[in-house]
Amino acid sequence: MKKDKLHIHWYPGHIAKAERALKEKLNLVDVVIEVLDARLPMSSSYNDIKKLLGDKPRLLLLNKSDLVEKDELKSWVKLIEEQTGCPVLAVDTKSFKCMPQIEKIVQKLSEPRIQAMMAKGLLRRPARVVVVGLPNVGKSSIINKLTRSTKTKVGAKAGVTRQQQWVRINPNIDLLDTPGIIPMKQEDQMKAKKLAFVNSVSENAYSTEIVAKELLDIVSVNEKYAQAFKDFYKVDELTIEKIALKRNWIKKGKIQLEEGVQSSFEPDTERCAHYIMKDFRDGKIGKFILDNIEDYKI
Ligand SMILES: Nc1nc2c(ncn2[C@@H]2O[C@H](COP(=O)(O)OP(=O)(O)O)[C@@H](O)[C@H]2O)c(=O)[nH]1
Ligand SMILES: [Mg+2]
Repeated sequence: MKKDKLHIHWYPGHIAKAERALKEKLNLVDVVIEVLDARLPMSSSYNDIKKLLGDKPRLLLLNKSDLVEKDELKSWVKLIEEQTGCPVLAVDTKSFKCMPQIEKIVQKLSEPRIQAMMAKGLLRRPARVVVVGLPNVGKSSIINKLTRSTKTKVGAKAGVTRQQQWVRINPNIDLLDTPGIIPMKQEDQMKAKKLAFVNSVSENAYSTEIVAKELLDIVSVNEKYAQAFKDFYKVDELTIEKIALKRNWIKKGKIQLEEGVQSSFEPDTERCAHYIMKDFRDGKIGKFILDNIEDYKI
């Protein structure tokens, strides 16, 4: 595989299969909870979701909000609410205080569909919900939180052939216990890069050095963000080489000269790149939103 540039490998067959699995889950529910990464409020959303959902109601959760500035995120919540017409909540699964709000919103969103069913003479039943999102945005963590207080498996529904398990999270809501995984498509290189920053793209698909360099390039555009990186690594210029030298991560090599072999010392950029990505993903460097809100204002 080519590793000299960001090159996300994807296989049309796998994508088609993943989309079928996702559609199957979507068909079963009244309401969809789409999980986004708060560090990428727009880039971690799914372009095709409207097409997949039709008019099915959706609640958006900007998860990992502990990794971004609260006030900065507020502007995004407002913008996304305006642009999608969907309710949006900033959440994090470390302190999960939003459970009552989520339950209230899901119930409100599902009510028209339940009412329509009852108008046809069917009995009231709990709203059916699925959690969907790109890899690593926190779908499983959210399902765990939502189902923590109950272990009531309600079992497969009649007519559902696959072994989809439902969990009754309160008397009015049944949640599918496995998430719908949104397949990553290589539709937009910038978006793909950003998703690599937050680990939503398989690490085999790219070179960590290239991605770390792209991350430094992107934060360099924002003065405040750049300063946070410089302060953290105690450098005055944001390059992998400078950071590696500062940390004393040196790679020993050998150069063949006419006079003989001579030792060479170079910054170990590969090792350094891995640390930068880990520090960033763990939230150690600071709080960053890597989409630019100005790009999305109409
Ligand atoms: N900082 C932070 N990390 C989170 C949060 N939610 C999930 N994670 C971490 O993100 C990673 C992916 O979470 P997971 O639930 O497996 O994501 P999934 O792939 O969408 O199911 C794990 O390492 C989680 O611990 C959050 O709110 N804040
Ligand atoms: Mg998961």
